[in-house]
Amino acid sequence: MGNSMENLPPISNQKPTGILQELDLAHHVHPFTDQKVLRSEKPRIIARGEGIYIFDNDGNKYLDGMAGLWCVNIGYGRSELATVAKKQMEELSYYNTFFQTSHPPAIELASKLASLAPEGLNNVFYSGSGSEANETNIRLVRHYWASLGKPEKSIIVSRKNAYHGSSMGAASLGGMQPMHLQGGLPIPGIIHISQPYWYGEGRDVSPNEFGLMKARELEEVIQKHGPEKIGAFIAEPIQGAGGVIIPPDTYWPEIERICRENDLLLIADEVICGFGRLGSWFGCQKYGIKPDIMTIAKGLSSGYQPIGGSIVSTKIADTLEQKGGEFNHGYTYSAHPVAAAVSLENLRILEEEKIIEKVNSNTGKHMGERWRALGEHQLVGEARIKGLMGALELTPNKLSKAPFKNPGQAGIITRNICIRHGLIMRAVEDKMIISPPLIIQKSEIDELTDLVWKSLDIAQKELSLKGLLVS
Ligand code: PXG
Repeated sequence: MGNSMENLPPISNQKPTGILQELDLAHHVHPFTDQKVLRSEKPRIIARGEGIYIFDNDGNKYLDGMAGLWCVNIGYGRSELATVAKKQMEELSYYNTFFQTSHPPAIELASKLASLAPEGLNNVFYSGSGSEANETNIRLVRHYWASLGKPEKSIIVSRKNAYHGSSMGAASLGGMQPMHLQGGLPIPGIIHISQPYWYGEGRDVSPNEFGLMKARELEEVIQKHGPEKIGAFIAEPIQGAGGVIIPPDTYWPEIERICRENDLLLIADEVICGFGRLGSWFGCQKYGIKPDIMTIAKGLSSGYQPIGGSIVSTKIADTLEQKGGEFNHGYTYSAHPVAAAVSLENLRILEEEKIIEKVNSNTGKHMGERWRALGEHQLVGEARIKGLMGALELTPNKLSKAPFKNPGQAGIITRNICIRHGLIMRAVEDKMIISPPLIIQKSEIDELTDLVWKSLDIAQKELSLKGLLVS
């Protein structure tokens, strides 16, 4: 390859922002975006990242409070990953793992993941994303029960407001109404129960009582349809895209009990909670539960390469092996060697730099204190956080914690103010969400939370002026 690349100009900043925006609007269809609104408001062009900061094409700096899309766990610009990617591309740029073939990065990563995952979860099926991994899970659960002579045990129970991806099966598992309304979803055989969202749906009982009530909806579904019809339950340890819905402590142990008593496979979708977000390798470890399958993606490579997968229990893997026959499923990029090698390097950094331990014992605690202090703000009804994943519930009435008369506007206004002040934060209706890179330092946490308080002050004035501070 030689050194010719080294003399090239940076990929960014080759064109003025206005030209890039025009080209983008002319040729690029964006995910989860109203293209008409985009045309009037213009896309932000992000050109560079370093640590916890990103820079737009004009050099403006933003603290990335979302770690990209909940994924850049080790932060931006780690050249070690680029070095590994280059080396792997030169050595073996692509090969598949179909037809009795494997390659070193796929093998090394699978065995590393088995060592990090909770005991009993030892076998990895690779995909290119979280959505693909959940597609695999639907097919795998049904194939598993069919292999055991129980093909009718095919229903998968999920939750309203869950997010499991955008493909047909994954969006069906998800509980996002607007997604279901487009294209005739969900697919058959998926049932949604309520989410354990105490602030929004359960404040008339104690959180622990509410957690039990919501878990027992799973039991009711099983009783209604019969355990012989239900194959699995899937959930995120903490719902991310749904608005950082942290379940009451009683919820997960009760869910696990119900799954075990009724012979359901328990799937923890660890796409966001996995790889350190909660201060443990996997979210299920924080809740003391043992899933049969874990969905992984995002933090697996810290977003440096697209990769995902399903880590399955020895019980499932052994059963499929003993029963024999092919699992007729796989992706061209299952175990892509470059993505796998980069993921291994990412895991090495997470481990050697003790990034997850620091989240657990140090920065996560500091963030917890600073975040909960934001709960004092007049515009905030609740400030909740676990590890480095938090939400603020905005309310026009701090006393009653009533929702806004026009839901969603306060969130968008506050988010836009944050961005204008150099902080990327996400609004889920009127919940303000953060999920920063795990390498964030205490002083940067102070910077982040100071920016949030300042933005809330400005938002409160703007909402009041516009007459939107009403329930
Ligand atoms: N499971 C969970 C829990 C996720 O959060 C997926 C699966 C799907 O992963 P892929 O790699 O196919 O995107 C996700 C993805 C948001 C947002 O707005 C969240 C995700 C994706 C895009 C936007 O919060 N999560």
